[in-house]
Amino acid sequence: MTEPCTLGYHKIRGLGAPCRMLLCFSGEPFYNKAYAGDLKEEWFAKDKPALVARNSYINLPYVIDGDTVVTQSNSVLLYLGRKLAIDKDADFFANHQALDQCMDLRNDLMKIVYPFSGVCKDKADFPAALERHLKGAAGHFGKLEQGVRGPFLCGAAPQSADFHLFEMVDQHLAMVDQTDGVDFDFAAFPKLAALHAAMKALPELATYFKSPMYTSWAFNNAMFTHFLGAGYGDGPYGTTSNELFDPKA
Ligand SMILES: N[C@@H](CCC(=O)N[C@@H](CS)C(=O)NCC(=O)O)C(=O)O
Repeated sequence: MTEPCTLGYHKIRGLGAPCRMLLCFSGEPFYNKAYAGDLKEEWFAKDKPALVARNSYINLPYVIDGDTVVTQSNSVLLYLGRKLAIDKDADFFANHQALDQCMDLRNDLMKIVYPFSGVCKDKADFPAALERHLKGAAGHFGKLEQGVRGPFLCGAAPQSADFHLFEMVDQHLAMVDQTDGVDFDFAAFPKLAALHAAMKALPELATYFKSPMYTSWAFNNAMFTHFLGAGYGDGPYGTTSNELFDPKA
């Protein structure tokens, strides 16, 4: 990319985290536009109306790359994967199916981390809801486990779906670890565990794993969620920021 692109999303991990990780992996500096407590003014009143003229689907996350605006998280990952030569044409469908499977898993997860679906209305119900969710999640993880060629989904190097998969595994590991009385046997998924470890060991991602994007941003929208992630602490949410992030710095 000649000019740094802009990745826009909430100042949380959510659907933005895999996109930010992929950009970091590429080594390309990018503007990390992160909407926060002033979402109403900065996103809904300002940026969204401006971007809808360039892409009628506009949503969070989005990527702006010169004249191109892409939204829908899996499309953002596919766009960046192709543009930054991370994805391989020969693996397009294997990678795409894994992306879709991760989204199915994530959609199930959203039913328990937010109250909106009625599946888990109260924070106090979260441990029991997580326990129930993990039974279904094991089905998703089982399919993904079989899809991993190793160490990454499509072999020796990560492609766009690996970032989505990493985030899902990482979030589930953290939720189980940080929720009293809930246990889950990740040993049943050795390839997913190896993929998770391989991703954490990538030198290209060292700055990402040290950054607040990973260490302290909430996993889900802090205003509504039953699960924030322990790193969030007292909540460094603040106002919208737009920092140029250099993964090599
Ligand atoms: N299917 C979309 C879902 C996008 C979505 O629901 N975005 C939420 C945050 S996770 C949002 O706040 N969108 C802003 C808006 O509705 O304008 C995707 O995968 O990107």
